[in-house]
Amino acid sequence: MFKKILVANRGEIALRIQRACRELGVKAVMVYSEADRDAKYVRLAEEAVCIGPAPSALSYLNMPAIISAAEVTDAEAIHPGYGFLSENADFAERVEKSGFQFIGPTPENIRTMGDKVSAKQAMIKAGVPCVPGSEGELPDNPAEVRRIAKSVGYPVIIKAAGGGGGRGMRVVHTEAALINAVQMTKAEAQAAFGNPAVYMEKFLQNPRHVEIQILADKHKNAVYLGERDCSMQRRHQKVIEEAPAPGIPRKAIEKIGERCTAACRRIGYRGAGTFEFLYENGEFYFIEMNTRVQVEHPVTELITGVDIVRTQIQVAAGEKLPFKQSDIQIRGHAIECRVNAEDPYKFIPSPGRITLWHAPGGPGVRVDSHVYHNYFVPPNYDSMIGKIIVHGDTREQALARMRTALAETVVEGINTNIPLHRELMVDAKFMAGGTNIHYLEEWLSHHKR
Ligand code: MV4
Repeated sequence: MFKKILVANRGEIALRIQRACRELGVKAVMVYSEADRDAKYVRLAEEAVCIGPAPSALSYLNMPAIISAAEVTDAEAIHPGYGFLSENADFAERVEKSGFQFIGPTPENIRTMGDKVSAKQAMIKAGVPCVPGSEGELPDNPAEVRRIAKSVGYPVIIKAAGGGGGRGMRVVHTEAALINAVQMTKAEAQAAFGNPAVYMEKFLQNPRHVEIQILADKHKNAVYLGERDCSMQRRHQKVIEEAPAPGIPRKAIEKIGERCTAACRRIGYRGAGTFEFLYENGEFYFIEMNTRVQVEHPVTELITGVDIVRTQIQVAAGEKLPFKQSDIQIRGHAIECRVNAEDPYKFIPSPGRITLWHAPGGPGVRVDSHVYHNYFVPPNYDSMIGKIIVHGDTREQALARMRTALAETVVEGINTNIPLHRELMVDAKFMAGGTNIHYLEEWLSHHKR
């Protein structure tokens, strides 16, 4: 095991990784920007290094500053968390070339999955079901593009190879609109990602977003930890996640989970990873793979009892996965509410000083947050200030525990989206389970405040 790890992130995930290190008896070096001097994990740290001013580009995205911090503190490995440099293959490569272990997959695996065309090709080869569409990048010849769209069937969606997470996509309903849409998407992709390559898929109208969590070691062992339903989202930002996904038969999850672990073994994947699927009419369609720990990993930790962050560190150190697939049992139901510093209905960010912070507690309640009484939420970063996660024997019990937890939570001094969560937890359609990716935006359009 490593003696010392550098945590190259901020906020609740920095604290989460620090906690895993402490439990493993590994020293954690925390890095922080000038805006994060007062962060809880900096105060708790044995060692902390300022890596630059508040803007992310000058601190949390500053590769030389982060690698230098690892050098001066004698860290052996770097955990990138999520966001920032976590899925940057060049960073992973520079970390390893500088003699540190990157806590995550190989640069090659990150690169393959970062290019959505090569990711999809790898999945097709590995037997993971994908959305029907173009075989790889769309050709330049308009007649060819029209032929592909006709065989896929309208509506189709044009996606940038360099995109992902909802960036660089365009839905096309008719042949008349096709070629112009492809040209526009290519131009935007070139400007945004420096890569004009686009591909085409059948556009699924009412899917759910269901993802499979996997963990793999350097010895070709891979295990899936069930699924998460992340359909409750607004503008590609997840708001509520839960596990298991309501109404999906366990057998169907086992089948797709086995495809995912087979794919991991085939490509020599290591670390934590998430296969994102659209789920419609009882079928799974792969869309993207995330090569990092995700915000919503706690719901999986609660239903499986597996510590995902701890295991990420163990497998990065070369250890074998400490469990086999048959050891993984799904127990109960977990729900996560992301707590954002924002207006709950207008979504305007609301940074500033938290003058009162009362976190909930009680049976089956977990709070992952770096904030505290009198903490100042800096305006420079994502508005998420923490997560409330609950576990119960059934989905109904988890919902009841979340209602109780949200009722106990008090945050003053800034606005948060907790009032929105309180309403959603008593919404009849959400309570019934299985709402699709459009549900929250439709709900919001009828619930103007
Ligand atoms: C799609 C789709 C429908 N059909 N692909 C958006 C984020 C990116 N990961 C993929 N996305 C979508 N791809 C096909 N073929 C609908 C979406 C989509 C979506 C997906 C997951 C969660 C929320 C979403 C919101 C809007 C659109």
